[in-house]
Amino acid sequence: MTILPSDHDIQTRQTIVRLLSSMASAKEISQYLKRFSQLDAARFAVVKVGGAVLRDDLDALTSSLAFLQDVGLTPIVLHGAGPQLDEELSAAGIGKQTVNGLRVTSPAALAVVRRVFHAQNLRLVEALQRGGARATSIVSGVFEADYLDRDVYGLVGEVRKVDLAPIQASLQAGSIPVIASLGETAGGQILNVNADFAANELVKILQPYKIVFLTGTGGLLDDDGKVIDSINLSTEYQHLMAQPWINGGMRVKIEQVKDLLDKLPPSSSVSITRPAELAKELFTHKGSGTLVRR
Ligand code: X2W
Repeated sequence: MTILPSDHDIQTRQTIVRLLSSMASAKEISQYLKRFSQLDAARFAVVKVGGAVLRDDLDALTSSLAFLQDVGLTPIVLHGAGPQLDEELSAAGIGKQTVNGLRVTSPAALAVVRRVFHAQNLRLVEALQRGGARATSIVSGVFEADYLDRDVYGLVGEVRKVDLAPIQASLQAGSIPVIASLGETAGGQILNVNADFAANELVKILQPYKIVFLTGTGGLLDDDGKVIDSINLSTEYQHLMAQPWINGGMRVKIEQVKDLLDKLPPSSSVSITRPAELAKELFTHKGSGTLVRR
């Protein structure tokens, strides 16, 4: 059965096209399109979607991803579910405890984590399908993990190995792989994996042309709450980390991006933006959100 995109989806995509043509010349857009089309499908883009984006910005996310498929590109999507987990765990009477930004996960918490990850994954896949896009739900079989430190974090995983087979199969079918950040030990124990960490492991293996983190804030914010255009870590890292206004979440994000870029070729960069500006980020010289370089 073919599910036709709704008028709303078509309108949103037309808005994206209008937005693009108002910000960049057709020549600029087609340059990028040509470059991306020449890449091996798995090398185009890894897009990490934070749970806050799934909660607050699903329509823009769906339209932006469906738009990419309309122009023949298939991004690899990996999502988190942080805010949804906070809510569902609290509803289940399980308190929140984090160490170094990671959720301490008991067996009771893991049952909720699994349920919520599955539900959020399906929610995104179904939204994409309703928007006329092909998408494949992948909730297992990608991340082989070990316990990060069982005494400290409980059932939290550190990725040891990435199996690309389910992702490749999805890409070959022209379907967007939508991956949840759950890991599994060699012995079959499911573990909770931080979605930024999982995205980083995917990126290290695939070395995609574009690495995009979609967040609720649309980029890294300065002390006035304004999105910072670009950060050059080689000259600005120390200075940035010494700023009192850099909050905990942002500190972790910058450290993780630095750790990732240190392991990639020097020309690599990471973009942090919002869903509605994904096409602008990909198809214009100016880009959108915050561009982080090494
Ligand atoms: C994360 C997984 C979800 C996540 C957690 O339990 O919150 C650990 O902390 P966001 O929305 O991308 O933050 N796992 C071990 O990372 O989601």
